[in-house]
Amino acid sequence: MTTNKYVNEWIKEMAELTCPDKIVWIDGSDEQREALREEACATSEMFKLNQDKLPGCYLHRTAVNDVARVENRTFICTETKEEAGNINNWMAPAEMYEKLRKLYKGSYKGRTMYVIPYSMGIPGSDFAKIGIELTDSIYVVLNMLIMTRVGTKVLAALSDDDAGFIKGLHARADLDEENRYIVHFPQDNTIWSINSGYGGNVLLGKKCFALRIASYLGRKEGWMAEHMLILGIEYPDGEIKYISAAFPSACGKTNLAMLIPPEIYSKQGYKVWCVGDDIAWLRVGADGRLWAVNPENGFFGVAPGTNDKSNPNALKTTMRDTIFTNVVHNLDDNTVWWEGLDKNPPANALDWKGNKWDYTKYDKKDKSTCGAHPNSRFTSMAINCPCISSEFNNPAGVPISAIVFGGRRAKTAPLVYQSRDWNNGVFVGSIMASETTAAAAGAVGVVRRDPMAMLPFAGYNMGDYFKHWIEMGTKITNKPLIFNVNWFRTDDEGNFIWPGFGDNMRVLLWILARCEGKVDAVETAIGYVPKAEDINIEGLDIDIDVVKELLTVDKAVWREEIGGIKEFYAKIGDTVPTELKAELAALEANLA
Ligand code: GTP
Ligand code: SPV
Ligand code: MN
Repeated sequence: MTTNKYVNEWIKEMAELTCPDKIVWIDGSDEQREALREEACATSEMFKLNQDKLPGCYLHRTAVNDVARVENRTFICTETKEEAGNINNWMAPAEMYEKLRKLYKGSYKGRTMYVIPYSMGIPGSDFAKIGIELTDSIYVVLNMLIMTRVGTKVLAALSDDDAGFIKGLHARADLDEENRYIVHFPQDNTIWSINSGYGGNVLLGKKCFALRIASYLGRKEGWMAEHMLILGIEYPDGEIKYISAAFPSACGKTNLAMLIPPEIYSKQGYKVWCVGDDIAWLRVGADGRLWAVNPENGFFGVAPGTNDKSNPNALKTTMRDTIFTNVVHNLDDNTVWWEGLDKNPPANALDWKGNKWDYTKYDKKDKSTCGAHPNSRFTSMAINCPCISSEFNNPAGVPISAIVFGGRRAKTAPLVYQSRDWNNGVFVGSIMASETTAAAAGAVGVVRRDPMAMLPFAGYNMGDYFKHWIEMGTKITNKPLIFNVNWFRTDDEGNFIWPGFGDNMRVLLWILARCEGKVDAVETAIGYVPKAEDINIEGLDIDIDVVKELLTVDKAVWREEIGGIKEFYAKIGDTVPTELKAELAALEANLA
């Protein structure tokens, strides 16, 4: 398929290790995809859904012990431990290679090695980077065909003397949790993933390449890879402003990226366009602004909670050419269902494990009664999204006016605040904390530090990553302003106070008005918050006092944060930039 000898030698070496029965190149053609779909259905790896209601759609169930990313089994194997830092799991590359070689040895016996040449970003563009994933899973192939740009056009963009492609090796092996490893060798452009068949662990173009390896490369080459959505807000006069936003996993990126403006705005002609929902690659343009592309080609979105009110655009996107993973299978009409889709759970159905599901036993408080897994997902093509941006395929990307950080905080963080300047904004990102979600294995609802939503995704030392942010600020002459939002403040009964979803547009418009210098703000100990009357609540059933409450900065609560921040910085160690230590000292003084 290619005359690039580096590719061919590497594949030969990996085939000698894994011993596949045969090797199949993925060319990106419809015929090949169709044949693979049929093969997967023949072995029950996938189920073909009702093609009248859901054309091109399939269902897949993972192993029950394999439903989310595994952060404690994810490693960054740089030559020295210092390069990976204290936050990442680390092992010396030679030791890790040796350990994993034993697991990969013969693991493809009786199976096929699929070779997936793919591009993150538009093949051949300045932003794009090429990867090749080797896998023994048709599910992975079919997902990669949606999530990335795959096939002969990618190989055409790889010149014969280019050894810089990212080498990914995935094996399902026995799906043994004890021997599950998601391992990155940034200095070798290599990713090895074994004993999982789940999303972020195995679609190696996504978290492994486009975040962990790419963040490492970005630091070396002077750009950034971030866990960010990108959206455009179109004003009634046709002008479009772009925002990128980093929220931790399952904290609302997909929802914000596709939001439908409240009626008060849509009737004036405001529109929102989605450029990306999970990952942004950002570079400084010739004009000194920060430009962003979405390197992905599809969405691997959270299913539960997606409905025609919360995210109608996502729902429409999933109506064709979609792979559903770990959702409920409605046997009456061969469609799918998940908690929060509608109020009509199917009576004749299988749960995400494939067992008969009795919806009458469903208890909101007991996740084990759910029909769909809380981290069940849809894999859909970006171009099927009704609000996909016309710039989605623009190789130059879009210019970013504002960067927004955010997370799930029941109390501390106000609805929105603006940082004082770039370095203060980097500080705001660095102290992000959020309640954990089902997107990763482990406890849910526990507050943890998740700087820039990159805790599980930074491919090198977190302190050096902060430093890179600070250095990028010196190169961007026309800087985006940096904000923090929190849609998740709760009342004493634990209910969300802010309506969220489409109504988040109200906050985004304040943010953009700040970028334009068109609206005032109130200075607090942590930064600038809006005047309550500047958040438009027309058409909402909350009053201005609720907005005031959402915007309060409780100094006592924030003083308690300081301890946690210091502890986290201490854990990162002496790579934390002096600029951020100074910001922390200033915050502490402001709160005194
Ligand atoms: P990853 O794909 O894991 O990176 O997640 P994501 O950040 O794209 O999360 P997503 O948009 O899929 O949201 C996850 C969950 O948050 C869903 O259950 C949503 O219903 C919920 N959610 C999203 N936006 C809001 C909001 O504005 N308010 C509230 N209360 N919930 C929200
Ligand atoms: C996340 O967990 O942030 C995701 C899903 O976007 S996964 O691709 O599984 O990592
Ligand atoms: Mn994500």
